[in-house]
Amino acid sequence: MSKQLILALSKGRILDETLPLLADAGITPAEDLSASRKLLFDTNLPDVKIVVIRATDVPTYVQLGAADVGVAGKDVLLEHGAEGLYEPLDLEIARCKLMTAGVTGAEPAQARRRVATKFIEVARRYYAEQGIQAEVIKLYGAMELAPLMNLADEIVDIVDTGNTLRANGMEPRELIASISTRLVVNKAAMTMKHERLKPLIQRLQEAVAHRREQASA
Ligand code: PRT
Ligand code: MG
Repeated sequence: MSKQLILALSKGRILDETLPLLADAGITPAEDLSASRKLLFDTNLPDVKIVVIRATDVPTYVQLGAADVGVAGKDVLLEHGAEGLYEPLDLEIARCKLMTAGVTGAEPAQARRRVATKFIEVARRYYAEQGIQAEVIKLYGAMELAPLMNLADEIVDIVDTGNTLRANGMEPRELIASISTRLVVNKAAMTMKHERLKPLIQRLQEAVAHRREQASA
């Protein structure tokens, strides 16, 4: 295992909030990540590289050791599973909720509930725990459309303000999990590169605490 550190960052909304935390921890990309079509970036530190990939691919990169450290939403981690990963730090950014939702005022289907979602593992587990028979239908986006089109009775999706649901005649129902962005570390790297990783995690932890204090001040 090389002594280089590879960080896998989720592109999209998490990235903008991740970079200031990394900067506080002493890591800055050598160029503007969003202005480039590149995927692999140098940083100010010669032994640290950054890859910017789809959020759903981050756990895979870290689990298989292609990246040592990753930044991903808890929703993505719950769906992917935590095998081979440590989750040492809650970065407390991109907060939202994973919820069930349905058409406003409609009674939840009692018999076999049709549930559209991109979080099929999370949904299967949740409905099984509730003792509700569910037929889980995999979608890749625009879950809000499914009940309107009578493809599903309910959806499992991320809710922040609830505006997206309301705009589509739907309402949140049950909370499945409160979500924020987490730091994940490859288990083997945590041992092999402990000397290098420990101070990084420590500095990120301090950066998160500092932000929390500022926000409550
Ligand atoms: O593009 P892709 O399909 O990969 O994902 P995306 O565009 O849904 O998400 P992306 O890459 O921008 O950010 C993904 C991560 O951000 C998620 O894994 C969450 O951990 C986190 N996050 C925080 C959110 C939201 N808030 C959020 N509001 N991810 C998505 N949303 C979407 C949600 O899917 C829904 O369409 O925003 C809508 C709901 O927002 P409200 O405010 O209308 O309720
Ligand atoms: Mg997106």
